[in-house]
Amino acid sequence: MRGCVVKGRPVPESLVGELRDSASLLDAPVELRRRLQEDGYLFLRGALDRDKVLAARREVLARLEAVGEIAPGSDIFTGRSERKAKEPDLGRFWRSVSEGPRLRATTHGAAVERILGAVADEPVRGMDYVFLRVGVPGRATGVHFDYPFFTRLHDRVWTVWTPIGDVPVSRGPVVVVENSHRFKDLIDDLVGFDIVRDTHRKADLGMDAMELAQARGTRLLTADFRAGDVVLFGMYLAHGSLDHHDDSGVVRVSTDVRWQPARLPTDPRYFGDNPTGTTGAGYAELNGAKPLDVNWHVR
Ligand SMILES: O=C(O)CCC(=O)C(=O)O
Ligand SMILES: [Fe+2]
Repeated sequence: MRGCVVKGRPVPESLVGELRDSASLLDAPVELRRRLQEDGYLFLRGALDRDKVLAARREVLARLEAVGEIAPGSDIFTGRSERKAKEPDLGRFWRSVSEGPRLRATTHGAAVERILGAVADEPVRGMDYVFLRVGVPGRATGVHFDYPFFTRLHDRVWTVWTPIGDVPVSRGPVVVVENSHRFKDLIDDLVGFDIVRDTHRKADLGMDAMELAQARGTRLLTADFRAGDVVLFGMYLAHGSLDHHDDSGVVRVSTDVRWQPARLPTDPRYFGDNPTGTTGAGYAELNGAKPLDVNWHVR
């Protein structure tokens, strides 16, 4: 795949491949679960209603337009922001964007619930706390496992990453490290790791996604995502994002939300009417809560 960039460096074609599309297994739960075990992730092309996802995108962009970050009627970043002046409580603003009804209809709708029910093989519940990410050049996610954030009570947790709109590789979608769910040394090292309690340790793996893939003789996997696609994985798969390096100014919007069996205990940081988030600062702690101009042009 051409056009993938990590930390400012183009990823050589030999180091990057396409996520395997498992959408054909959506009606075959046993095989779907076997595929997840095997690949460490499920990429489900077109599993959601594209129009509903695009409605969610417009809902988010309208809120950003109101604070001067998106040019009127477009999905293009203006390069500036009035968010701080107009919305002095940034966490509250971000919470209200993250709780938009169209966005929730996508992230917590029946289609996603059905998929996760098949994955868990039992009734499931999605976390109320949503990670909504708006990507512009200069904003990317380093390679990590989700384990230290979401497994305080149990590890039967899956992350669902949903592009809210089309996200070609040039706009920095999620990337997974192929076969990293079998990196026994790194996984053994995760057990018991809690990002809040283990203050001396960071989620960061000490190298970027490309360096990790190279060091392990494997590849990065991603896709030119389209509205309607979904990727999910467990707590033991290394992933991050590519760089947004497309100067069209079109923003990359995505959500990541965790799901778990409904019968298992729920971490109050992520469930409930007003979840506190990982550290306790609520929606204010998310990158998304920062005005969009902060990192613009930083590469
Ligand atoms: O979208 C991103 O930039 C990162 C996504 C991620 O880390 C996740 O879905 O857990
Ligand atoms: Fe993650």
